[in-house]
Amino acid sequence: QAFFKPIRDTAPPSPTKRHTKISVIGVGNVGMAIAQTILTQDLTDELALVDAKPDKLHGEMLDLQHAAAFLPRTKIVASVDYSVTVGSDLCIVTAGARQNPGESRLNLLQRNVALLSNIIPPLAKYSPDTILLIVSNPVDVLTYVSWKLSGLPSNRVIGSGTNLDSSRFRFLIADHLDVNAQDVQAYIVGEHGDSSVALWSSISIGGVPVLSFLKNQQIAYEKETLEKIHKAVIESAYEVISLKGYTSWAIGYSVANLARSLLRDQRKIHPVSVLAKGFYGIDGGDVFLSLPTQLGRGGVLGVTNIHLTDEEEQRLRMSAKTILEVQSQLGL
Ligand code: 6V0
Repeated sequence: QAFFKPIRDTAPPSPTKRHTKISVIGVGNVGMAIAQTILTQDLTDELALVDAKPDKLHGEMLDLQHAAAFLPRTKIVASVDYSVTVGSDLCIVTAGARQNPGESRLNLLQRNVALLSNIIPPLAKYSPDTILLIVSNPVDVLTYVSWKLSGLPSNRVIGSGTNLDSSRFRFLIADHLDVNAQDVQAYIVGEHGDSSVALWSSISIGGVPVLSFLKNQQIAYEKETLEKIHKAVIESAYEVISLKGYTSWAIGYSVANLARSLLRDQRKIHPVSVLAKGFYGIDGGDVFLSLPTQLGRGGVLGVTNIHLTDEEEQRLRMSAKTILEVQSQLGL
């Protein structure tokens, strides 16, 4: 017997909005921060979780399900078997191995590549129309590897890249000038890591280009101050990790923000890791790094043609070279 008595003479249900499904692979600190932000922001109808540790996975699923009375209605499923991800619109990969004491970064990378070779092919098999969003580090190289392993077109393989770095950058500039970070347009591009590039020449606040404004007002600004802010961005992940052991909240919000732009076809511009060959004079091989990219339901819609100074362009090419060097060591 049905719980509700049907209302008389109701019209058949109208074809409602399409069911959306997001899968999150890896339910560690980062995966769970992403999952909970996605749930609180009502970004999906179904959330599938996958991890290699069945007990931890089951526990995390139950813990989220128990919040149902306080959340928008979302079906939450979990399994160590990838069939649970079938029909996903977006698959977010946060699974990662941790660095062992004394282990080289290259060795860690090789272990993460091996891990992805068990994750990406089943994701692509169960959801051939999915957009893949890679978060695991080193994110640029692993996004390239995921693209290769998935066989998906490059417009549907994206790395979270410097979206988070740019948000840290906007926060620090806003803090420095005492304005709202949402009014600050500023991008960090290139590698999500030490060779990232701050695009000072294109920073604007409320539409006012910052450097030329300061120049016109004859307000002196030290290049060193700018470098210091960029350095603080690069060091901020290390700082948070040294204090609390991992980073989670900012990456959670940052990835949920990308999920919204992608699934809700927001056509917003985000600095994310995309196949960069051919843009801004980047050549020398297939390399993924962050560029200001327009995101929508189809994935990557285009790369914005921002004016870069010669120095910025030079640094961006160096960043590409750094990533390509690491890639070449993998022998893929
Ligand atoms: P964590 O808390 O150790 O979680 C990793 C999870 O992955 C664990 O639950 C593991 O059980 C799981 N896992 C391991 N192997 C597999 C596998 N083969 N299949 C399925 N699951 C598996 O790490 P944390 O959540 O802190 O970080 C995850 C990754 O995100 C790391 O690579 C970080 O470096 C990276 N980050 C990337 C950021 C970015 O801006 N791109 C930001 C923060 C962290």
